[in-house]
Amino acid sequence: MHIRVINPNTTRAMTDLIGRSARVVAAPGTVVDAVQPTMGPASIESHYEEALAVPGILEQVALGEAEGVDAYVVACFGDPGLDAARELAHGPVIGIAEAAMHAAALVGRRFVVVTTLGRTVARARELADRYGFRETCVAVRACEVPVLDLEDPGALARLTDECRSAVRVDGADAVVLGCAGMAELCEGIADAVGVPVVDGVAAGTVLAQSLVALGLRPATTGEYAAPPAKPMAGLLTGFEIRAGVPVAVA
Ligand code: 5HY
Repeated sequence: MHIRVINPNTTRAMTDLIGRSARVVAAPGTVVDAVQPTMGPASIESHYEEALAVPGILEQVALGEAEGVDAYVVACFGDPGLDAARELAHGPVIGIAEAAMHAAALVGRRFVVVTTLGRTVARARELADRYGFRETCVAVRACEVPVLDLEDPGALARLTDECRSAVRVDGADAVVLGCAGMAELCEGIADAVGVPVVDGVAAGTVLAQSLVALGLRPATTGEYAAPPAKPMAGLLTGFEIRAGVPVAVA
């Protein structure tokens, strides 16, 4: 089985971290490759950056389709481009927010998402509501550490403190880490706060692997049917669809 984990931002160190975390939980015989777009923002912390990350994500999915990739993980907590990617991919496409929230809801009754900057809190709340966790996700918190500063001295302490508050103040019995860049901090934080802490990169990888093992893939009719053929202008001409595939990789 071949799983492609896509870091939607263009920071190589984060792509490498994401790949390491996914490989920890990959089953024997599962090949995991971690990729990033050839274009796009260094990190994603705003709607603008999230929108600009989507073409690069779709490019990596289209390339994966040509290489026979069995499933994809979109490793950014905003789950950018998830529905569009499902229109292109023959195999499952899992967002780390969706995967982490489902995992948290299977081990707790009241989970809290702890994300990076306060401006991304509403997006996490919106995803929790869309995914059916309006009641189970009792709060979304921000540690106010930028995505690319998560390995700085003091960042782990700030994140851990916010996770502790989720338990002590919000009554969380599970915590979801709201950034792919937190993946390698998960185990230490779980030891510190005493409740299950979920990393979406690992959860997404296991879920993608499980869906392939179940023979499940995106529906090819209705909303996830292949996009229609249609002219594309300007910088996006390579994304023009012919026979369900962007021409740039056809
Ligand atoms: C992520 N941004 O997982 C999100 C986290 C966030 O570049 N990778 C990013 O703050 O939304």
